[in-house]
Amino acid sequence: MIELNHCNRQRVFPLGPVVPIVREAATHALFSTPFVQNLMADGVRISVDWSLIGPRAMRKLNREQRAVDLETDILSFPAREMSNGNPIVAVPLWELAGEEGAQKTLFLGDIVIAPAIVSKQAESLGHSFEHELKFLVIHGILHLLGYDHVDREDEVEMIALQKRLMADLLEVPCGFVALTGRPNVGKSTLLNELSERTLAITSAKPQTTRSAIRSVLTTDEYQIAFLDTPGLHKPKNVLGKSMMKAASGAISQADVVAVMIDASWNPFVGELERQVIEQAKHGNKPVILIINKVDRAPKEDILPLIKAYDDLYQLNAYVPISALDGDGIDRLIDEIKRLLPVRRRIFDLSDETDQTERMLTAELVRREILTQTNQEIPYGVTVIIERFEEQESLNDLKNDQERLRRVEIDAVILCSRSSHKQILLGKGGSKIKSMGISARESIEKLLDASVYLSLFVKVKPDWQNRPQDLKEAGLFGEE
Ligand SMILES: Nc1nc2c(ncn2[C@@H]2O[C@H](COP(=O)(O)OP(=O)(O)OP(=O)(O)O)[C@@H](O)[C@H]2O)c(=O)[nH]1
Ligand SMILES: [Mg+2]
Repeated sequence: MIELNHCNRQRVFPLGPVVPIVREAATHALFSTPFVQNLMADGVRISVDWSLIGPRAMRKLNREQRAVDLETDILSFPAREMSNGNPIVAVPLWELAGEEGAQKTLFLGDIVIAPAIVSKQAESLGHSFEHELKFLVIHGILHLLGYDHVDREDEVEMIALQKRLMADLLEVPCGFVALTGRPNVGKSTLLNELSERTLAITSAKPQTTRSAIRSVLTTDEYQIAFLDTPGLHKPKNVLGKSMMKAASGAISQADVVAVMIDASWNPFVGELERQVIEQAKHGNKPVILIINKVDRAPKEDILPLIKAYDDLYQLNAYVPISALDGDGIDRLIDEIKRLLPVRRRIFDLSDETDQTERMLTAELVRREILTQTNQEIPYGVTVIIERFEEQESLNDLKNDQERLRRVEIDAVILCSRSSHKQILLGKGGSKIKSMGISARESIEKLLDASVYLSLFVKVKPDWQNRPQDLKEAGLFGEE
């Protein structure tokens, strides 16, 4: 339990509205440190006193306690010697014990706030009193926990933590955006452009993406979780059905649905696009039409396309882009921001994707198969990583030690026919060798490691229709 005791020693600002703001910011900042979390898990109560005072009293306090004869917004008086969230000396158990039978309590210190100064500051910075107060309370609590900004390194750590804690408490446009559309329109190219890295493999062949892939963009202003999805098509096997289920699931999960079409198409709303738009409208979700590949279509062809959709559905936004060149992306983000709900961030700053290194590795191998084989081969193939073992060694460059990461990977390429196996192996094993070399190069870049990659081709007739095989390949939609 966190106990916050307050005392009001000024009359200008009513205490009532201040209490919940201080409580929320202080609790959040306190609870962010493992030290406090562990004590609370052990049943220890964490206690902080806070008070409100007027500007003149604050100046006096600042002069007396810190020899600074100036008004200030907040002052912290730590009760313990702490450094970056941890006590410098372990807290002795006897110190926590209260009266017989009372809950153990750890008092961390006092914070003193001058609301009149907080208000003046908020106005000059152009944000609300609540925003400024939350920010200062987080700052004050971090001081009680031993964070400081005296030396540069500590300052960087404190500011980063303070920023993250503040971001957790702010409401911004935030939510899921499903990227849907037929195969090959450029959904994954857009996802990669937005993420500034390859999270989804792309190729000139349709049905490249087989499951939903998440990429979260977090900035001070917004948080958008993009969901790339498999291209819309009429499924012919269980794999296809599972792909369409992933697309439909992403649309259900989305706050905004983006339907992507190709700028070179005829001005006509296709059946698959209608289905998606109707699913979205049925769920009251805003829809954006993204007209991609404008780099290779005449400008005058774009308006009739937009008109075809607008006549039928009056969508929420129409955004021509080139995912390949990055054109139109800023406008796309602006439209998404406008349409997303405003709420607290859903994902941590570090939570950028649901794709693991292992999954990305399998996809990079599959990309080589898509690039280096033709016709039906890529569609009859999946890649399963059977072994992914990491080793770290130290390379002693004349005492300038460098850490080397090495990853050993065994991947199985599952194909449905023995004739496909022959093509995948190539004459004298030449094809598999060439695919292995290219895949290893891209995996090394991805993992920033030296990679040993072994590829093994296995025939398993009709794996695309076997739920167990699909599950092993990570392709059976989450139930
Ligand atoms: N000229 C041009 N080509 C693009 C653009 N965006 C994507 N492409 C190309 O279109 C092809 C398909 O791109 P992908 O991103 O794999 O398409 P997708 O919609 O994810 O396809 P599926 O995963 O099969 O549903 C690739 O060859 C891309 O390079 C673009 O803006 N301009
Ligand atoms: Mg794709």
